[in-house]
Amino acid sequence: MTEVRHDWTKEEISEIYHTPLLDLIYRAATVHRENHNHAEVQISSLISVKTGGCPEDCAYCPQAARYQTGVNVHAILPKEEVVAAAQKAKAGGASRLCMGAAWREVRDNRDFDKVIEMVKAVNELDMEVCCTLGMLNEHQAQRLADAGLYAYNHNLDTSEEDYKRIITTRTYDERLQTLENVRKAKITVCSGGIIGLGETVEDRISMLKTLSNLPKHPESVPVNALVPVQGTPLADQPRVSVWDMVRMISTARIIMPKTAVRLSAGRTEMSMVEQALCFMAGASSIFAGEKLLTTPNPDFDTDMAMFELLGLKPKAAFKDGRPNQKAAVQEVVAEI
Ligand code: SAM
Ligand code: DTB
Ligand code: SF4
Repeated sequence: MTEVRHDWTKEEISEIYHTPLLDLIYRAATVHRENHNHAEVQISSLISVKTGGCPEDCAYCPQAARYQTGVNVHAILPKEEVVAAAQKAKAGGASRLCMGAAWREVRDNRDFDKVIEMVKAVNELDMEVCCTLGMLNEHQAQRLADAGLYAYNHNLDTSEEDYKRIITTRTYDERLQTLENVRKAKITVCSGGIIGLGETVEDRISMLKTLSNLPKHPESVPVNALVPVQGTPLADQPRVSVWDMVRMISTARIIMPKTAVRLSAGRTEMSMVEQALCFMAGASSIFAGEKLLTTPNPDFDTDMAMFELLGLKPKAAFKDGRPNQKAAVQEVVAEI
């Protein structure tokens, strides 16, 4: 079995990233097959439970109040609407529902109480529940864990060095602190980034180093291609090359062998052949359903047709155990 390392250096990661492409894919595919059932892909569906009007200045984001993006701003959704979306996602093959809110951070108010109720309700459908709500303190993470939250998504987005170019309204350290708070509450961690922001290859490598040097690797690492949105400062960024996606996915797969590497935003711009290369390179999860948070995404039927063609199948919910159980199992394994 592959060794799980937390001491990757930038030099080592860079060497992997720059491996001749076919050798890189071959190595990543080998690591993938040693550590995962390569025929299974975990499917998450996204729902934006509170859209737009966000006080942050993330340069890529259509939901920041300061950019005129024409996004359909709305207050927190009723629980019934979220449950209906979860049922639809489950019927479409999704094992996980991820609820996003355009918040800088969670506040201890009525809206958070509503999210807690949503988490409980979706959990009762026997689906894994994920939230992405911005920064979180230990107590808030514990409340979400107690409600049955499976995963928390909080992306690093880019490297520590590049971060200030993309976001000025919060720090990299705050991002890392939230990830620590999520870990303490025994919720699984989903954290990755975006390529195509105008970052350098060194920035990508630096971000991968930060992720792979965390005390425990994130259970899920989303690799997003920027979806350029009119009105945001990054609206005119050129489209990310599929080769860069493949290099990012392969490198993440090799240095974090047990992690689910998520082929995330940007799939509407990718052909089936391009996506197949990403699965070959070790991508083991996707977001499905016609919308990401505010931008389009392939619908369930299109993805099922792709799965059929490629011989892939959706992964069942809770196949890796429930988070708290999982922690208990891992402790026993560590003792042996
Ligand atoms: N407000 C919360 C936060 O920022 O943590 C949660 C929602 S936020 C929209 C979740 C993630 O979506 C961001 O961290 C970013 O990685 C990704 N994202 C947002 N806009 C994007 C875009 N235009 N293209 C690709 N990824 C994007
Ligand atoms: C992640 O890494 N990508 C998803 C999810 N986590 C929350 C979000 C992508 C958002 C793309 C832009 C939009 O639809 O608003
Ligand atoms: Fe707000 Fe999150 Fe968008 Fe940043 S990424 S502007 S925090 S919704």
